[in-house]
Amino acid sequence: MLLDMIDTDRLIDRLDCAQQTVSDTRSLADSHEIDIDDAYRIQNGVVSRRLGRGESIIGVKLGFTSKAKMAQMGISDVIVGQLTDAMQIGDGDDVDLARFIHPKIEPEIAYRLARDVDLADPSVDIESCVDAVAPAMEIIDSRYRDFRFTYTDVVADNTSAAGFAIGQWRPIEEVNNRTVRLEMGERIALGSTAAILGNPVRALHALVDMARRRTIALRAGQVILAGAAAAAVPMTADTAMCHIVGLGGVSVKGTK
Ligand code: OOG
Ligand code: MG
Repeated sequence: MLLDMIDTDRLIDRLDCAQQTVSDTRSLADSHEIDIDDAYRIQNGVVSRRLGRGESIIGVKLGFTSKAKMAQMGISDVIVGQLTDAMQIGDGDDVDLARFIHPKIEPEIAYRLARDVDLADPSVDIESCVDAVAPAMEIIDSRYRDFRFTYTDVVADNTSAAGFAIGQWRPIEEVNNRTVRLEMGERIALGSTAAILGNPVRALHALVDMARRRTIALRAGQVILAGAAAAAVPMTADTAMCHIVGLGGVSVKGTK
């Protein structure tokens, strides 16, 4: 821990204000020395502000679980962030781009927890707690100028979490090696679910470890985003559509 309480609170305010006023901010690392524990404390503070405004946590997300994302953003450590109900967009719904600073969209795979995961049990089997899987998309909107950030910056900023949409849930099945296609207007991003840690199910195991270390509860009904299989693309006033072979699709429409 390198940051005192006063600076921690100031940085929570700064990121919270950037999100609420839809304006970017400088990298925290420009002015402060921050370690990863500080970064997760700031993240918890930012999420607490949202809960204080009536939002509730409905899931968690992993970041940098694919080489495509690691290469795009220059960070190679898996990170975890928290999803609130205010971030959810219905499948097929319009999403007003004015809500975001500089949104990008990326293809995701979503898992659903049917039971609480007992993190105190060292041999807990998260796979047995998951009952459904679905195609999904995430809107990321870094609060940092030009989407440039360090590892601790992006953790503090709740891993750029800003929005997500989930398609039709299906009973859990093996979903490795499925082609993933994201269309955003004219642009197409292609990947495979195998890009997620070699098999997206590994994201679930990575999550158990991260959730224990960061004391993040994993509860029945929550959604887990396993991390993008392909690089994110800028979101435009057009239809974004993600399709995963065998799982179907999900779409949202950017509006101005
Ligand atoms: C950080 C979020 C990374 C993923 O799926 O890898 C992420 C960012 O790229 O801004 O959500
Ligand atoms: Mg993501």
